[in-house]
Amino acid sequence: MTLFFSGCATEQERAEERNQIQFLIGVSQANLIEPWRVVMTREIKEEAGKHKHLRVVFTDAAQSSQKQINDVEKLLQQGIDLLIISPNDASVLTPVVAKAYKKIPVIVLDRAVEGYDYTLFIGPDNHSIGKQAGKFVADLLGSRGGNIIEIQGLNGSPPVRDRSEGFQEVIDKYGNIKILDRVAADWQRDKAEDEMKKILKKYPDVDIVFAHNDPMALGAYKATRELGLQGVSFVGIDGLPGANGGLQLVKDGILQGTFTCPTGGKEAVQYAIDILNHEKGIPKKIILRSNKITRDNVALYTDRQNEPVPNVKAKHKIVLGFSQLGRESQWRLANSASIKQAAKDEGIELLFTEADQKQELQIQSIRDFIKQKVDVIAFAPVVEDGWEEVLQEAKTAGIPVIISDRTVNLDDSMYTTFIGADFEEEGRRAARWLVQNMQGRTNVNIVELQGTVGSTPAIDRKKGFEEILREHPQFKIVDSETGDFTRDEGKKVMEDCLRRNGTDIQAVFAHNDDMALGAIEAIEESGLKPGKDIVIVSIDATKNAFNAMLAGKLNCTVECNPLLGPQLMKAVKTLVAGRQLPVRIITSEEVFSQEVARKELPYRKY
Ligand code: GYE
Repeated sequence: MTLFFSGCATEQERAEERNQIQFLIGVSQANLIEPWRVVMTREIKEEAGKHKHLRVVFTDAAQSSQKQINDVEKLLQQGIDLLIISPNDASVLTPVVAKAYKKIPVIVLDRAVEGYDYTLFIGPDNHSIGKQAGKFVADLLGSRGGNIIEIQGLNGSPPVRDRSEGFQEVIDKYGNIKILDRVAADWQRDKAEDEMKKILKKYPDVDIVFAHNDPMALGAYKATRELGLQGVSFVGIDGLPGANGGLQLVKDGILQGTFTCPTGGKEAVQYAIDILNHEKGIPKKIILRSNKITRDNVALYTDRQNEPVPNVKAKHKIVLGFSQLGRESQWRLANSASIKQAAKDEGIELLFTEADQKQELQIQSIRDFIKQKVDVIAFAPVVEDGWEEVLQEAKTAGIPVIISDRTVNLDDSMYTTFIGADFEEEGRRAARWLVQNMQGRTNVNIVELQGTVGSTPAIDRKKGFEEILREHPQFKIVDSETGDFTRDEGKKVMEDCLRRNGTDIQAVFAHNDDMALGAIEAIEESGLKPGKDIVIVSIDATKNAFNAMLAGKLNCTVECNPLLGPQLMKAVKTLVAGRQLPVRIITSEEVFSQEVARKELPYRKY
């Protein structure tokens, strides 16, 4: 049953009702005037309705951030077990979300708050939606090019910023396409109609209108109709079902196309139950996939939406082909063990290959899996580039591909989902720890031990680390070389750096623990004290790193979770059952320093 927080029930009635239920979830909604949010709320209700002992209480902030803060406070007083919040204004709501997160699990829907003080974020990739829309508009205009009017949602809101940036990024590549102007219409159809009428007087020669949601695209359409303008095309976002929903507008030829933007309501309830039941492998972020809808696929897409969620039990034993990139580190060995164990636990037949960090061997493995007609292919790409051809072969063979751990430099239409970490954030965390713990030093020379050249963790950890360092000029990377994620190479590189820089090194940033442990050996052999003369921060959080912290030789390690097996098998089963996966599933991680090493070590699983 769902309750709107009306405040009329007596304390005693609430207590009685509370005893009958297992979980009480509070849902704080930003407003209920945007059609998209009405659908989100309905989805949450429908999904919650499937669970007898689950109660959901809703609040509506009516577009007021202050009211939403009060709503959250009230829900906490009411003793909710979990909060689902779709923030009106992400930065304004960040403090109260962090406060709630200290007490109960919190799921943030749609607009991410600042930082990581929440259990799980579920939402779309607005930048990617903007890029997809840009590509579609460019294709529609073709070689002749043309003029665009962009209708934005609420000024300054993160979805607007990200969609516009993604769109602009693509349009900038076309010299003959021009964005004549942008207007804000707060997600509202009528406001878009009014704004469009004004702007058409200024720019009657517009070819395409790109609106940040379907209702505004419809408003713009109405304006052109009223002014008797022909030949203008309209592109929207949301792709909601129902009358005046984006799907119908595409069917009626009012929109040339739209991009679905799933609300995440259903997933939020499903994950809320997993979290409240203390299920393992709860991710930190779920990024939902957006699909392009045009006249060509709207009927098929609508039918799929109306079909009951398939849950076909695979008639045969599911066969998963997994190409592992190598066995270069403790992390990698733990990752392989997690995948093998989870396949066994889930009764999935696993064809597992290792490629000694050689891309050509991985490509060969994937080709073999295609020949063997496995149900699903998954692989950890040793480097980001060079996968287009073989992934196209898998696509042509109709075999879905899951990217595990590291990413590929391709459009996300080339694979079904990515499961792994936010490597940029790991790099930021390593730098933040170093800056916080070496405060007051006037000059900190850092040696960076990079991971495999061209691999996502090496590229993104470096990017995140340098992003933070830019704010602290006294911290400088004076030497940086790849140690290929291995202990031996880490030692060799550190020896070279000590030779080149002598003792004028105050810190080491190693992209993984194995290289850090190699560096510790080199530093000791040079007569210096690792962890004291030279501060060392690394990434992975393996048991070996904890032991090095207990020995005082390593100062901090940023977690990167290798235990991706359970999530991978869950994704494989979802795929084989015919259901769509989020485009990205990002793992949840922490930072560990010497102070907590002794307490945490007994709980480390790898
Ligand atoms: O940090 C390192 C391994 O891809 C996240 O690869 C993984 C990295 C991990 O060699 O230890």
